[in-house]
Amino acid sequence: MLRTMSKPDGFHIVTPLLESTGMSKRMGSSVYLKMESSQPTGSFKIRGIGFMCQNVASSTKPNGVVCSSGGNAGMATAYAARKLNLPATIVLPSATPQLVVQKLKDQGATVKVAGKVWDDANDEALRLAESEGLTVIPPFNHPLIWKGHTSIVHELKASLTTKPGAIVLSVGGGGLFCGVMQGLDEVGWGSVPVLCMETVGADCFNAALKAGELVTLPDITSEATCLGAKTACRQAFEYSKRPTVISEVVTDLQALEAMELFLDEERVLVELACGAALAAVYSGVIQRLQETERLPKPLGPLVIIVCGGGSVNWAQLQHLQAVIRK
Ligand code: PLV
Repeated sequence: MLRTMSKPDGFHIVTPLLESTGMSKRMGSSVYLKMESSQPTGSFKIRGIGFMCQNVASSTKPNGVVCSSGGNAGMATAYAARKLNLPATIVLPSATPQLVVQKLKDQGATVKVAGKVWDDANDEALRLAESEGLTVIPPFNHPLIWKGHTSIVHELKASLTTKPGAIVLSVGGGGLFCGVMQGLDEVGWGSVPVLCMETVGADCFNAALKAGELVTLPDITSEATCLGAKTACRQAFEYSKRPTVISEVVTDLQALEAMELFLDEERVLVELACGAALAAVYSGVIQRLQETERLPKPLGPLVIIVCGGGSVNWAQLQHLQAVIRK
C-alpha cells in the first residue's frame, strides 16, 4: 500500500503551498501557489467528490454512482468509487478531450458521451440515475462537495503565518468557490478578497453578477470546457453578493498564454480552466484591480489555487494552441 500525505479519512492529499518567484516578481509582493494539480487525478475535485462519495457509500444503491462531468469531477468520482468498491458511470459532453475517456476507463468506470456541453451530459446523468437506480454525484452543486473543498482553506490556515491579501480561483459551476468561501468563514478569514476567474464564453458567474440574477448562457463557446456550466449554482450567486468577491473574465488566448508561461516557469502543465486563474497575474488583471483601488496595493500574500486538471497532455496543449491561435 502507498503511504501518502492524505488525511487518514480522505482520498485527497495535503498539497504543497509554493512561493512563485516569477509571479512574485511580476506582482512586487509574495505570490503562493496552492498546488491542487498534485492531487490524485490531477485537480482539487477529489476533495469534495471524495468526501461526498464517502458520505453516500453506506447508503448508495448497489448499482453505484453516476457523475456528469467536464472531465475532472468524473475522474475524481471514478477514483473514489474504485477505492470504495462502487461501480461508477461517468457522463461526458462530446467536447471533452478523448484522453479523459481512457483515463476514466483505466479507473474502471463506465463512460458515456452525451450532448455537446456539460448541461446536456447532466440531463443524461439524471435520466440514467432514474432508469438504472444510480446515486448522483454532482460535480459542483452540493453542500457535501463544498464541505469537502473547505479543506483547501484549512490547509492554507495551517501553512500561512498571516491572512492572505487575496485568493484567486477559477469558477465553472462555482463549487470550488463555495467551498473556499465556506472555509474562509470557518477559519475567520471572511474579510479576504476572492477573485473569481472565468473565460469568455464560459462566464456564467460573471453574467449572473452583471444581471443581478442567475443567468443561463445560450452556449459554451470557450475551449475551457471544464468551466463550461451554462448556469452557476445558486449558492455561488448568494456568496457573490459579498463585497469581498470580485469576478473577472479573460480570453481563451490569455488563459492559454498563462498555461504556457506556467509550464515554462513552474514546470507544471495545467488545463486551460486553470490558466484562467493564472492569467490573473500573468495578464495583469490583479495589477489593474490595484490601479482602480478594487484591491489594495501593496497586497498581502496572494494565494492562487492551481486547480490543475487531468484533461491535458502534450497533444492536447498542441490542439489548444492550434484552435485558439487559428
Ligand atoms: N470542472 C467540472 C465542471 O465542468 C468537472 O466536471 O470537472 N478547474 C478545473 C480544472 C475544473 O475541472 C473545474 C470544474 C473548475 C476549475 C471549476 O470548478 P467549479 O465547477 O467547482 O466552479 C463543467
